[in-house]
Amino acid sequence: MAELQNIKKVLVANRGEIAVRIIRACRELGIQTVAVYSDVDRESLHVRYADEVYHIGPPQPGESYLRIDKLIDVAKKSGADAVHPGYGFLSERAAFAEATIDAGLTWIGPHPYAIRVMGNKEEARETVRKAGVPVVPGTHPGLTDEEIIKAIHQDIGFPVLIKAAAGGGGKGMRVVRKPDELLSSMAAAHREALGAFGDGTIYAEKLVDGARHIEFQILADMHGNTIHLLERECSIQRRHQKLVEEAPSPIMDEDLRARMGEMAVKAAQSVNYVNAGTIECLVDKDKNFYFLEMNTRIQVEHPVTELITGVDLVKEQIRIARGRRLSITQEQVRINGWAIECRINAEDPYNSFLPSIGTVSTYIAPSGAGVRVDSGIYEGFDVTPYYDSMLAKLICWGETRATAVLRMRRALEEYKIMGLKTNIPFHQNLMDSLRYQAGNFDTKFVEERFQMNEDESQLRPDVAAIMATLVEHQRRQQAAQIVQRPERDTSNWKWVGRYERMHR
Ligand code: MV4
Repeated sequence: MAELQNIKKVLVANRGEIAVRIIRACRELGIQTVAVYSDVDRESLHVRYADEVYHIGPPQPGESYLRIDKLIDVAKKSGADAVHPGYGFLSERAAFAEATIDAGLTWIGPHPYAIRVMGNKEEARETVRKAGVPVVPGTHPGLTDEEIIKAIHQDIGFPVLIKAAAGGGGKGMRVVRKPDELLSSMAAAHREALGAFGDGTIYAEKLVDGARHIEFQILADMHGNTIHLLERECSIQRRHQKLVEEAPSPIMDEDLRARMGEMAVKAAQSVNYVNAGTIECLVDKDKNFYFLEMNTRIQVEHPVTELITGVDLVKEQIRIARGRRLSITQEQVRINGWAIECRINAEDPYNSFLPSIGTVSTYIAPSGAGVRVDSGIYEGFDVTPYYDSMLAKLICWGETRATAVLRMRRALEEYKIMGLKTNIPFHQNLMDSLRYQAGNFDTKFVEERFQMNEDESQLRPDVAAIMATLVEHQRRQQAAQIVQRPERDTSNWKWVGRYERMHR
């Protein structure tokens, strides 16, 4: 069906740690790489690691990393035969995917159609709903304001969440708790959406309170194979910025995983999805789950999935774009241990997470068993205010969740970044919090129930000892969770009490 595409040279249309990540995958596959850089990225790591580099303009993304014309130009000039967009920037712009394909190049990502449908949150919701995927009760697309109001009063009820169709990531959302606030909130949401996205379309959903954010990693090839690579727990966030992700989720059980995994595959198939993608869900206290949106790109937090499944997601993306089959089947997907990722940001956690800039005067990265650092910086690197404040990702693997937390504490302690403020103290406080250790948190945890300890000498020295006692218990618990479910019979009763040792 699909013709095999020759990929010998990839244009990496991004910067920072994800550009480095993509270059590394290409290097291991024997593929040449082309990096692009703005004025302030001349000495960035992705520029040092690439085979060829091209300057694309001033630091402002609108004049460099977001310029489709310049990027396609570089691709042609360099003789690249494929484009990898990374995350952020142009990664979810259907027009960039189209321009790439029109230039005769291979797009390492989903078809522009899938990007477009999933990019409109209202259309995405309707498309997956028709495929039998559970969505939060809400309005149908194409309603007038009057019809939306009527639907809220008659069918949805309060509290509702007004969302922007063109939004995503929480932009343009408004909670409405009382009927008398509805009109003004809708008007405000409409204005905000129009200003931010150039599209004022809004819709309404029932507010799901105190939920967790759990997402499923999807891979699909051009031969009709669509699989999921388990879930990631992403509830530790602040103002819609994720701070810590882990895989698997502490609340997952085998039955919920099977049902959500099946749902995620269905959602991807509803747009004939090909390549890597993520299905974002809300999971409430009763473990009801709802599709929220699909991210049609590789995500920041992809390494936690890589560490527990052993699948290199970026290599898999390239393999798929080449027209080859997925390297694994659903049945071959296994969980091995637990992985946690801390996003290391140039932000001051003691001062409302205010962005920090400056030259990295000392840089000592953690290493050792079970530690992975995906970084875009080095000693002497200048952190400028032009881009995202994420400098690096610290990802720790452990046989059990407790082992991973203990390893993360150790690695955070080893991590020395000087010359600017980072959120490392936040992560240290979080890893030492009993709520985090117990896996007992939702998306409101950081903003509403988490307190930074102002005195770093107060970091709990007893935590390691307490947590270490959890390790053996969790080992059994986790092993019990990953016993293969019997075909068809979805009840778990006959497996209760049986342990299957997965690791050693
Ligand atoms: C919701 C919700 C509650 N109820 N929808 C935030 C970003 C966008 N992906 C959708 N979001 C939410 N949609 C309903 N009907 C709560 C959120 C939400 C959230 C979701 C995921 C991760 C963090 C979040 C933080 C606040 C709100």
